[in-house]
Amino acid sequence: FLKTNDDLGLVAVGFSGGQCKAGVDAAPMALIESGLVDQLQNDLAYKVHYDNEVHAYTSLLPSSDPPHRGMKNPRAVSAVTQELSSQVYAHAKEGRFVLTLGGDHSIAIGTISGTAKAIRERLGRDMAVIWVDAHADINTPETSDSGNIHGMPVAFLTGLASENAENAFGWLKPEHRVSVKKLVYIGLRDIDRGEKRILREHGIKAFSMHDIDRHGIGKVMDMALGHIGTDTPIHLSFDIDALDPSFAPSTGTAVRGGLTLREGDFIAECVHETGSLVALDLVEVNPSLEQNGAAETVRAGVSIVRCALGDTLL
Ligand code: NNH
Ligand code: MN
Ligand code: MN
Ligand code: MN
Repeated sequence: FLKTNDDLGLVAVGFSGGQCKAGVDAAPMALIESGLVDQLQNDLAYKVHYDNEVHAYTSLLPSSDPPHRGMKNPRAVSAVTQELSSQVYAHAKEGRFVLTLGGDHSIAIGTISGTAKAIRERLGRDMAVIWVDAHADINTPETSDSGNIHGMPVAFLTGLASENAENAFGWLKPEHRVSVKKLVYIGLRDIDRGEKRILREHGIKAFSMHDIDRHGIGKVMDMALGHIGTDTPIHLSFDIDALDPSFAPSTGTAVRGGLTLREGDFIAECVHETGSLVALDLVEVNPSLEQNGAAETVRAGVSIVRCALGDTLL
């Protein structure tokens, strides 16, 4: 694989409004303080474009934000992801790889919509999404039990959920969306009843922990990338809770029986090797949970990012 462009746009998103636990907004600083940017520049030779700011988008947050269709903080999440979408778009439009550090997983509404639009304009191509997570995050407002929007981003990004009101994701237009046919899940093990129905009805490609146990991660990656096909731009959205809590305990909704550290890194390495990766999200690291596990979780996050960006073992 020949790197054609070593420019990398970095967006640090200190936002936690897609779920109810404080602290996930501190992740970008923790990841950066542990040396991530330095490593990208000096070990992996990227030219990093970073505004040196962890965005909290405080001026966009409404003073009153009552639930809408059961969604919690709908106006805040809509406004923040709309702004993030244009930030990511601006980097991707320049041909930069876009690395976004979250924040909770609701921010993927902003990141994926931004890259999907830029890739369409720049390459005339539809983008694929690889979603690595214990959860499917494909609830509609109606199927969600929690009302937390971090459990809904895939529904909004694929158009399975939509809304006309501009301030409740009505800003998402066809050019921002991705097809359910170009979506692949890896690592699933905690899926809500309504989500299972959605996955089945739309024939969405999903590799659960069961599939990884049966085939091994090597074969699963062959099948996942085979489904996407060669020469298709890929956006990788990596929820740290895909990893087993023994490796990444500091996250809001840890689920046992997850990926090992090496399986997580291997996924990122395989996606890098395609040469088609255009953007990466690393989300749901919450340094305020699990005092002793926070450093380990941050280190696991840094490792995933390094692997996705081309770090090799030898
Ligand atoms: N499925 C649940 C919900 O919709 C949990 C989602 N939590 C996550 N997703 N951490 O990655 O609320
Ligand atoms: Mn998630
Ligand atoms: Mn998750
Ligand atoms: Mn490489």
